[in-house]
Amino acid sequence: MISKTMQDALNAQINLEQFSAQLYLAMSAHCTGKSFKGFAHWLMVQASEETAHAAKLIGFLLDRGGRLELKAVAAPPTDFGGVIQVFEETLAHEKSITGRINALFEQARNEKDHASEIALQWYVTEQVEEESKVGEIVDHLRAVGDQGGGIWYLDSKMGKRVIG
Ligand code: OFO
Repeated sequence: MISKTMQDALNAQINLEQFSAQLYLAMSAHCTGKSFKGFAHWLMVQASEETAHAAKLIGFLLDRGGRLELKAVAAPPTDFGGVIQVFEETLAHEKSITGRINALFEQARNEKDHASEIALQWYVTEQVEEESKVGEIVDHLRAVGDQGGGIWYLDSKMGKRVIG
């Protein structure tokens, strides 16, 4: 049986993953509004990944006999500026999520909750990948700048992302 403190922490993380999905949906709509269909697509796929991250945590919580306590998901902003700012904000958000995952992992270790520690290992690895792929996009965007043909080339590349 999972501890109440770990149950609360996992419920909080589930809410954060849901917020991440909301944030990326809002960013996707923002990019669509600027006719950057490829960036919009990439962010829409990212939103669906975040929903899957929440679902995976819910499955784990329930398997441990924990209680799911869904809370209201905070509203994301509606305006994000240029595409570079969108992805800089995405990177900053992922870094903050990494911090939360690391704290959760630490909590599981302190509680000697081996099952949670092992489950959270997947998220630790996932965050390395998230930061790396978004960091690369930010680098490319900074290299080509917000204007000119380069950004449209990147947009077409981003449109090729598939789920998974
Ligand atoms: Fe769930 O990895 Fe992003 O936030």
